[in-house]
Amino acid sequence: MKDQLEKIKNLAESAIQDAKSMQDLEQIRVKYLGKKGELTLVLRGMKDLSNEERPLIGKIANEVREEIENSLQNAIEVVKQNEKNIRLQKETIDVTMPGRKCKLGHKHPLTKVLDEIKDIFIGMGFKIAEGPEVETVYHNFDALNAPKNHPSRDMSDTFYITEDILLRTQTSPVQIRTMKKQTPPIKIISPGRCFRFDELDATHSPMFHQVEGLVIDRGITMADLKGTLDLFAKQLFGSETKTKFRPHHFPFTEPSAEVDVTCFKCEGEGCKVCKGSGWIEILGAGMVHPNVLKECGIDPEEYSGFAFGMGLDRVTMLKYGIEDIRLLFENDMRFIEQF
Ligand code: 2U9
Repeated sequence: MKDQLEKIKNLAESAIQDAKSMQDLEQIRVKYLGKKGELTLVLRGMKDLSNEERPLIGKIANEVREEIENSLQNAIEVVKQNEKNIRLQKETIDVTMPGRKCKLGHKHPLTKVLDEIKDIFIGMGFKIAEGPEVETVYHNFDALNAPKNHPSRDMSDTFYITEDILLRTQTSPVQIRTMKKQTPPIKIISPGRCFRFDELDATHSPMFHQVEGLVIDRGITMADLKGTLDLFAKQLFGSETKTKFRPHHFPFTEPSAEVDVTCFKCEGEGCKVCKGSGWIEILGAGMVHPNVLKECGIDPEEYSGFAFGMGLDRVTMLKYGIEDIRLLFENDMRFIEQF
């Protein structure tokens, strides 16, 4: 039996030496040390040994088991290290290779101009206010002093969702909401998407963008309105820009005005951009109507304010000489990357 054990040990050792993978080693472990393994079978035969022989053979058998286990453990370490080396070699990264180029996005021209406009007004102490694009008829028309028969309320001009709910036609409802929840002083601009039932052509789009502004405090006058918009125009179009206020009518402001700026292309000489007049209309504005203040819980005897509005798409098209509004909404990178 001692010879048998010696033989098992030698066979196992040489098998372990030849093993190349973890799988080989596992097979060897099962073959020699497993439940039905060769060493186990020999140990089972120990019951037939004499009382003198049993401890002696038992000791040798344990030594053989320990030796095989040790050899297996060492071989496992070696195979593991080899496999790791092979993997590391395979996964070697050449850090000197040029990387794959990641295509960067580009700011949309509307975003660029809006960022500029925001910066100018933030510089004058305005805050940015936002609100829902799906609005109530109350916030979009009623609270803005729009007469019940005003043409802009018509089904043919406005996208109605129900009789009382619509897609906002201007960002003014954001101002209404702000006035209702905040006590003056209020100094905000509200940029955002607006919707009108317009046929899409080079100058009209059923979805467009507005930036409106609102200032409410004690003692606000038309002089504040003129000073603010004049400074704004000079910062956006250049320090030589002049402004001109022409009387106009809006239901939500009284008095109201349309505001022109001297053409930034020809500086007032007359060219294609300003259609020969030297002036470009960019804004509507006025003193907030007392009815609008009252509707929002602000006392018109104590407070006054001014408001203005401009089309962001129009300003962007003028600034960059874009002749078709549809180009702004096609998301063609070849167009967007030009600005
Ligand atoms: C409140 C009170 C008054 C906002 C104003 C205009 C004049 C205006 C147009 C410019 C080009 C719309 O996009 S456009 O067609 N806007 O002329 N908007 S005053 O007046 C307000 C707003 C909110 C509570």
